[in-house]
Amino acid sequence: MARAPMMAPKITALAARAVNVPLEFPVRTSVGIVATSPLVLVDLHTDAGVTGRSYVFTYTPLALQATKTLLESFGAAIVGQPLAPFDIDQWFASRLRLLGRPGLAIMACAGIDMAVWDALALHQGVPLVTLLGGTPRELPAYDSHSMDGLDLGVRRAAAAAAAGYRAIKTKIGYPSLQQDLAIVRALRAAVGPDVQIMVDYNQGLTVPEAQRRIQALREEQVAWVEEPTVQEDLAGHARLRQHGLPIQMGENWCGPLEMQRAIEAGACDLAMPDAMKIGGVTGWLRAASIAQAAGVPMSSHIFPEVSVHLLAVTPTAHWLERMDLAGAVLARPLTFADGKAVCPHEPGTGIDWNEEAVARFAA
Ligand code: SMN
Ligand code: MG
Repeated sequence: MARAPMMAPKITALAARAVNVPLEFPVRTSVGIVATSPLVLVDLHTDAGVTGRSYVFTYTPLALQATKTLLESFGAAIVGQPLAPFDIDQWFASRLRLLGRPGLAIMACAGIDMAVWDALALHQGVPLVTLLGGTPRELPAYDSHSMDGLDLGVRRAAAAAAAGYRAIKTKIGYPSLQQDLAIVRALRAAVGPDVQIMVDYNQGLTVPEAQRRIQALREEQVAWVEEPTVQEDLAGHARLRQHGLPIQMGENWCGPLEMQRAIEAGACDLAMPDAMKIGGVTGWLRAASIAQAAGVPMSSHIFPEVSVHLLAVTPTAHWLERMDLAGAVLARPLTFADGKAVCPHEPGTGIDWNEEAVARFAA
């Protein structure tokens, strides 16, 4: 007797809540400081008794309320639709064709997409990675630090190495090249020769200055140089690849097509899409295929809770970035052990709220 097809649950409501979460370590970059973590928390309710959850990170509190409003508006527009993420993505691509989907628009669509996939996995009673056809597993993670200066930088690096991380990232782009070199050398002394050190310029240099600094960094065993110049300058990034260190970028690609353009332009040796800006789970799956076709190692950018599922089904998976921007409002923050991210075995992504903290940090 064939089983009646299980109809996908339908979306009944989307609730969006804005919080501004304190950070143990402010994210100091060469182009500005992220002092607190502005997040829009998404609860996607369905008629099957499951609620999909995700969060959107807005980088600055200035964008927090606008992003919340966008999520409420987009959420209201899909009430009654089934939990079909590819259909929902196509629907938004069509409805927003004239507007376009860079920036906040794709961030809001991604917040919905990640919540839809969470709800689907919850409804099936499996972890997201299992729903995607993979297996929950531990993934190599690097501990991601900031422009912390010498004292804090060395303390954080030593603590990460002691905790078992096999790689750390530091943000540089200090006023002088000598300061960049001094911090990298101090971190190397703190972690020893077997821990990889990645550096992140956060788009802060001109191409000539980036060339000068990359050539100087060649002797420092740096694993990658991230966003050395403005991320829209694909030709500039491509030129910088010839100076002897792997160029990394991707956290600012809005959708898989921007990734495709960067790869076609030869802009980077490595790729690190952001699970939100790339378009959520749906965008990530398409990005993973682009990376596979191009033979480009693919790492994650923040969003560790979703990325630990996504990298497990990414053919060219490289590193998971450990940077905690939401743990303070999560009921069960992602766990790390011996330098690896531990994928939860519970249904869904594992994202659930600490409601007391959500209330405390409400924006
Ligand atoms: C970064 C910048 C701003 C907020 C979070 C993360 C950074 C990174 O570019 O790659 O971690
Ligand atoms: Mg970065």
